[in-house]
Amino acid sequence: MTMYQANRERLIQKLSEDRTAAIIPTSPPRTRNHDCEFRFRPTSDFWYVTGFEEPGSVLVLLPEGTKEKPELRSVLFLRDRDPLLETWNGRRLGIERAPDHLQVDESRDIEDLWDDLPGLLSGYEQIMYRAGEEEARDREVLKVLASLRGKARGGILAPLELVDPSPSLHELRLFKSAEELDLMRRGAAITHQAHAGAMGLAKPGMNECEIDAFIDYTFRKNGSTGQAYTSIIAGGENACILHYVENKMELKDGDLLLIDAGAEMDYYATDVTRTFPINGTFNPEQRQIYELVLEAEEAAINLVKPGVPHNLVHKTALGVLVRGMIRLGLLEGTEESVIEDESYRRFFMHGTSHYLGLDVHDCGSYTVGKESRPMAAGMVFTVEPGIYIAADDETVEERWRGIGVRIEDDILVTESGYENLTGSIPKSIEDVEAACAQSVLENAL
Ligand SMILES: [Mn+2]
Repeated sequence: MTMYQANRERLIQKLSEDRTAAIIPTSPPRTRNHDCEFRFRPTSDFWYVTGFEEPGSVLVLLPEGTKEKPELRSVLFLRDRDPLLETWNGRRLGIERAPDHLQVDESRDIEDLWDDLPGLLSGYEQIMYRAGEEEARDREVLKVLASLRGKARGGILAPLELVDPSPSLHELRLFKSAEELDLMRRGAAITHQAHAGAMGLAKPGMNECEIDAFIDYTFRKNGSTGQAYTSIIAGGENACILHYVENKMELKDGDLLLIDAGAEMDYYATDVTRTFPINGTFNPEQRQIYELVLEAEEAAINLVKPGVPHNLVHKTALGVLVRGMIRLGLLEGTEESVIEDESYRRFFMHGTSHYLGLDVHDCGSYTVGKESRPMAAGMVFTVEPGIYIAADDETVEERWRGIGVRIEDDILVTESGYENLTGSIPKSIEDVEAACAQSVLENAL
């Protein structure tokens, strides 16, 4: 059984309890400009239950059988083969080969989707469908519901409501299986090569875009599906722009380089940040900020184990950062007063952790009622504190200005504690400076 089939089996358990059918579409191709499209990337929900990469497909899941012995009927709607279009736009699996290749019960032409759906969905009380992502598709789904209601007068049960995938499918996605973790570990190994290699490659006078290209090259050469998100290659004060993705400025002697980049392995994300000196050696101010961020990151990682509320990651990292910034003279007051008045937000303005999986900011609820959700084995999340001192911040001594540091790892919660999936990527001052001194040829190419 493939992991995608196993994922479908787990979903059926949840769906059959409520007599819920599911419509799970993948996204349409997106236009980049004029008549050029972005390289296609399947929607995560769809990929999770199919492992199918073609655009223009919709999976319909129909629980049948009884509660005690649930059975799932899976119907995949997809584009049929077309020699002319395949010559222009690429190969298609086609209707005939789909059941064998994807272990679905049935395959049908995507052209028939909206005509066939009312028949397939009649008799179900709820339809799992994520509304609000594609307006045209939402309208078609509502038309199907309306037509079923029309028939309900004839004694056929019509679905009462649309339900969101978050309590069912997204809760499954939150807990990673052994196969998924294997993919995430492989993504982490490739990401290690890219970050360590970049430390050796970067030199004053190079351009951020060269590092960007090297990272992407390393990801794809090693079998990754590419970047899990647009890489951030931020030299010097660019690191203080949290989502800096222009990646086209010169790397300067004496500056740090912050790289936030992760390989995607079979569409599973890695999300890693490292910050290192472009000339290979931290100056005293950079070193002090770096060591503080590292202390915060490690303190937050060390508390990870089942049962601990997830928001303790942020609280712990924040406490370390605030105490350190007061000690360095960047902030005034006590730990309590600085956290109370939020004056730390000038230097640390983002959260410390998010779930990670098929989406870089993965699905799954962070709360239970009003409380932070307890960690549980199988969850993967990032830990990523940072300090960013704007180049024009005149409230601090000049020597601190323009320093931006973030350190980010991917943490798996295990039965007994945690596993840092990306912890071997150089991180201590000594390891980072050693990686900077190493030739990129030894490291990655
Ligand atoms: Mn992140």
